[in-house]
This record gives sequence, C-alpha cells and structure tokens, in this order.
Amino acid sequence: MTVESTAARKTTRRSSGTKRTASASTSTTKKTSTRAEAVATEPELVQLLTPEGERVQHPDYDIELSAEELRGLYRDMVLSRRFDAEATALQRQGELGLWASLLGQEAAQIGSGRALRDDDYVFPTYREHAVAWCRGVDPTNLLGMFRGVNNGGWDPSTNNFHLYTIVLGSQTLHATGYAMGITKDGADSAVIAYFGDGASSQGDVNESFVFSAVYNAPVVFFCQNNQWAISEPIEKQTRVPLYQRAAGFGFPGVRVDGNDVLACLAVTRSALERARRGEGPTLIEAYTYRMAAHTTSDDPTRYRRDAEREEWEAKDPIQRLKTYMENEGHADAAFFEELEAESETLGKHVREVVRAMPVPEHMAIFDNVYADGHALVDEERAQFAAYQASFEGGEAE
Ligand SMILES: Cc1ncc(C[n+]2csc(CCOP(=O)(O)OP(=O)(O)O)c2C)c(N)n1
Ligand SMILES: [Mg+2]
Repeated sequence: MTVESTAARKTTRRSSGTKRTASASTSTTKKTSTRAEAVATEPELVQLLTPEGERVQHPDYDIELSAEELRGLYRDMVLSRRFDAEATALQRQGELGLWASLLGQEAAQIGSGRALRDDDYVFPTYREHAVAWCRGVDPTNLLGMFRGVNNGGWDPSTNNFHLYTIVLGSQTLHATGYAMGITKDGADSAVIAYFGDGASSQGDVNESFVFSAVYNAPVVFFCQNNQWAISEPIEKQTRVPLYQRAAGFGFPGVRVDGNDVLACLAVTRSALERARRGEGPTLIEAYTYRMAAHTTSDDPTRYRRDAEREEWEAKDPIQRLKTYMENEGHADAAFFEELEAESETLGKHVREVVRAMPVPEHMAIFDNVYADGHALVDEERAQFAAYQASFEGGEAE
C-alpha cells in the first residue's frame, strides 16, 4: 500500500456493485467554515461502513466478520462509551480529579485494539480507554489514576499495555525502541503507538518516524486525528493530510474513517501484519472527532461551533454499526436489551469501586520510580518522611 494508491482508491457498494467514491459517501466531513481550506486536499478515506450503516467494499482492505464478531465489536463500543460517561459523571461529582473523554473515538480504538494479538505491545496516550478495555486492563484502574490514588495505574507487563503518557508524543519513541528490541529478539510481535493530531507536531513523533523507518521497526503509528488539540484545530498542525507525512519518512501512510470500526480493524490488522513480516512501520491516520471537551477542565464552547459537532453526530460510530446489524439481521432486540442491562451493571460497578478506593499510603509514591533504587529518590523519600513526621500525630491528614 502506497500513499499514492491509497489516495486513488475507489470503493464499491457490496450489494449493487454500483461504483462510487468513498469521498462522496463522506461528504459530510466538509467544514462549513474556512478552516477546511487550510489543509491542502481532502483525500479519500478507507471506509467499509458508511455513516448510514451501509456496507461498502474496498479493494485493499476488506474484512469478513461473523455476526458474533460484529456483535462483539458493538458490545465493546457500547460498554466503552458507558464507562466513559460514568467517568465524566464521577468527575463532575468530585470523585475524579480529571477525565479525558473518548466520546466519538470508540470505533478508532476498538477497531485498532481488537486487531492486536496478546503478545503485541501498546503505548497509549491518556485517552485510550477503549484500547485498555480490549487489552483486559481493569477499567477501574484507569479511574484510580484519574482519582490520584494509584500512582500511575497498572503493571504494563500484565496486559502489554503501557502506562498512560501525558507528555505528548514521548511514547512514540518508547514504542520505536521497544519495536527495535522485538527485532533483536527475533520475535514476530508488533507494537502500536497511539497519539493525537496535536502530538504529530512534536519532535519526538518525527524522530520516532525517522528511527522506525531506518531500522525497519515493527511499529504501527496510530494517530487519532480528532480535529482538535485542545483549542487548536488541525489546520494549525499541518498543511497536508497527516497520513501523507509518512511518505517523507519512507513508509506507507493511510487515512481510515476513524468512525468505522470495520475499517479501523481491517487497516490496523494489515499494518500489524506488515510489521510482523519485517516490512517496517505504517502510519494510520484515523479520521475522527472529539465529541466532548478536551478534558473535564476544558470548555469547547469557547473555541468551536455547535454545528461542527452536530455534523459529526451524524457519523456516530456506534449508531452506524447498529443500523447495519439490524438491517442484516445480525442482532435481535434481545441482544440490545441484554447489552443495556450489562451496561447498567458496568456503570454501577464502576461507581461503587471508585467511591470505595482507599487513599494510598503516602510513601508508596517513591516505590517504583527505579527498579533498583536511586540516591536522589532515597533523599526525597527521607525529606518527605521528615515532613510527614512534623505534623501533630506524626502524619498529615
Ligand atoms: C509535550 C507536551 N506539550 C504540551 C502538553 C499539554 N497538552 C496536553 S494535551 C494537549 C493537546 C493534545 O492534542 P492531541 O495530540 O490532538 O490529542 P487529543 O487530546 O486531541 O487526543 C496539550 C497541548 C503536553 N501534555 N505535553
Ligand atoms: Mg486531537
């Protein structure tokens, strides 16, 4: 797959065989403001499921899934959205310090997350809650981090899911180094690094592109272009579609409809297989939208129009799969009812666990900074212990 050939793709309707371009089916991506003009071209997306829930084919990226697999993807997206909504509510109730919502990005995360093998390794940012779900990370662990009670989260080696990374783009270098290590080990697993459209401007991301290309590292760069980096629109990050940047580094780039779980699954699978074959990195730009605020500390009404959000609501990733499954008879009313009940149970569980989370022992924050300890950390630990001891009763409340 080359950048050029990706841009020239045509898709066809599965049922009628009528030719049409994917860009025609995604014409709602056009912006009503002058923002769109700043990015050079509107390239074609890889798409397998239109916003209307119609299955279309793509010459390079088709996928055959059973009804059970489709229901599984749908369930993943619904439960991820429910979990995310609970987390936002918990933050509003003062139970979490902060929350970064994934609303609208469920297909990008579930599609790519379900393409992974257990032995693959994931380097996320701070928004990959649905990828964590796919990896089997206990969702309440994510909330413990945003509540500030578990000092970072989880053991990355348990699920091959690295800790959340707040320093934009730095995880792409970690991912590249890890991938280079896989090659040295002679293994055939692969790495996926998540980052955002804003992070794509970071030096770290560009350096990781150079290294992974030159060393042919088995890494997939999965950029969720959700159109915004807090208040900065995509037009402030780039003059060319992001996926086209890969060509300058010497590896393929592809833009996928990030609200289409089938396309995200197919494109990520293909990139991972390419990495396993020793053919090096791929940049996937999942074209999607951040439906919520950047975090619960942000107020997007200060910098973007409601109409833009409404345009993207029509492209909802969950609704389009539901429409498709209903039309094709892949799921009945009982399935949707059971899922709703499961969703309620998850919400209740999350609320109860978060509210009961114990306050951590104060000194625990020093425990896992270095594997074998460090003189400076020892000094800081002693200082902090003395500070705690200075309070009446020996410890600060
Ligand atoms: C190196 C660095 N610079 C700035 C920030 C502050 N910051 C946090 S999130 C963010 C925007 C990131 O946008 P994007 O990469 O598009 O990801 P999104 O939040 O949209 O998922 C910024 C500037 C940071 N965390 N790290
Ligand atoms: Mg963004």
